[in-house]
Amino acid sequence: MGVVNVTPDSFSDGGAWFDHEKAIHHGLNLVAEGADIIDVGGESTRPGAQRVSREEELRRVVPVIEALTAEGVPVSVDTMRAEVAEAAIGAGARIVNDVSGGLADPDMPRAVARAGIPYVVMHWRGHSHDMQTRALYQDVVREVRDELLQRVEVVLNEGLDPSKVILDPGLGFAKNPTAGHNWSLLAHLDAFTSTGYPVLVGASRKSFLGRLLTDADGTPRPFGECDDATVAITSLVAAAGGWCVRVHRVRPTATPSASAAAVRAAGGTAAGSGKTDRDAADGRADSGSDRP
Ligand code: PMM
Repeated sequence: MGVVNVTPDSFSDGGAWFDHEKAIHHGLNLVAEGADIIDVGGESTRPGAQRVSREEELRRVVPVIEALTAEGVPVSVDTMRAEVAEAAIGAGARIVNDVSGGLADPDMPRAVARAGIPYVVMHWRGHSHDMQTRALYQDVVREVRDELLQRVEVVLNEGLDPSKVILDPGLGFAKNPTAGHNWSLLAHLDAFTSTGYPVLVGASRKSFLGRLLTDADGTPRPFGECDDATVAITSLVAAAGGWCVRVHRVRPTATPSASAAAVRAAGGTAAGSGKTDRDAADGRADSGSDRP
């Protein structure tokens, strides 16, 4: 999954793709580099970020989704708002990626159930302006898993088919980078894959990677210089049976992740190795032959 943030202020690529034409061009480039899905978002979720209005979010994402869809690109919409998800689906989005797992907008679970399309349920404890104050856990893996499954319950109760659910442990969201929460979740991905739901992981350019890679005086490495760490993490996720990795740079990630997944498949333990509804949605069911 390649990321196109149509925002002026995202942590990882703030402003680079804020212009619609640039965003569309970038999405097409990521597909050419091997992305199966393009994730289009119009609201930054960087720690401390304030929310944008619904109107502004719609203005940012809908034209980009329409243009990418017209080119045959499988698109997911990264939004916490049901109305934006519905407009994005109308514009052609095939997956809803909700970093709040339906907590930010109580109408979201019903909206995705009505649409009947794959839904990424990410672990989240609150909006960006204060999410890091909520990063308190006794057992981060168990609590994140349990809280995620509670959110899945809500969306299933609204009528979404279980085959459409995708789990995401939400690296960086209400996770304390100095307490090791992100690393623990990565080390125990089996707690999530063992649920039977496909697992998506977004480690790309997150600050916990920069904090690992400090320079001699302890300054974290800038996010743009963490892509090699992202490649390592995404390969481990693929080897651990992750279904999808969300990344800002596709070219360096695609081959290592596919190779790691092939090793896992050869061991006979590939999670989700059969075709799923999510594969059909992202174009994998026909090997991406309809992509540019
Ligand atoms: N991270 C960001 C935004 N959307 N969606 C999912 N499913 N998982 C993530 O980890 C995730 C996400 C924040 O990253 P960015 O703003 O740097 O792209």
